[in-house]
Amino acid sequence: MILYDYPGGPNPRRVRIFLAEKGIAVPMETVDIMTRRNRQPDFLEKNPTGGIPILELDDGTCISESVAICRYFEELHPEPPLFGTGAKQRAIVEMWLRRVELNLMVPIGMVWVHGHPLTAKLIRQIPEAAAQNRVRAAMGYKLLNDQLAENEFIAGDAYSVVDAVALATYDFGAGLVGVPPEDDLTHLACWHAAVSARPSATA
Ligand SMILES: N[C@@H](CCC(=O)N[C@@H](CS)C(=O)NCC(=O)O)C(=O)O
Repeated sequence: MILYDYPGGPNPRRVRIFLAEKGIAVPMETVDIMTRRNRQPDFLEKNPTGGIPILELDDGTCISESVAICRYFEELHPEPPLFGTGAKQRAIVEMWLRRVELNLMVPIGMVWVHGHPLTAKLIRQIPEAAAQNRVRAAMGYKLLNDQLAENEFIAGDAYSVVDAVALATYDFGAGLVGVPPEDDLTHLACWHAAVSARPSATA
């Protein structure tokens, strides 16, 4: 098995944080997305949508989508459970995964592609799309802040895959993309400090 990784990207980082929380070591190979290595025919065969990470199994099966890769490892190594236990908690984890993806990662990604000089060569940027998605990202951060007012972690009392996904998203947004949360989102700030202090955050 091999995990195709890119150290600077938020989606591969989700998987690395998840694996670190599980204590699982997986052989990794860096694929340089800046040189478009991931868009060469051999990689498009592994993942037609072109994104990294990709997990290639020994039988040649390729699993892409960061959360799908995490789910695969959850099945193989159920402890500690990071996708929730029991019908209710599993559904809550899934709900927050979707909320983080749709309300935070998507708008941050749109600001990245429509508003950042590093992506200007890749598409025809629409500055209004970047501006509109800054507002959506601010709403996404607020959604998490409100949830964290009552909960230690995003999906409740226990650390879950949602925290790994949200941490990678937050750091990408607040860092490279330049879309940090508002200073008054104090619950989000406390959560960020706590999850960043976990050893997995350095993965
Ligand atoms: N939804 C996918 C997104 C994968 C993705 O877009 N990865 C980025 C790196 S963070 C990438 O490979 N970008 C370069 C490209 O798409 O060419 C996932 O969760 O894995």
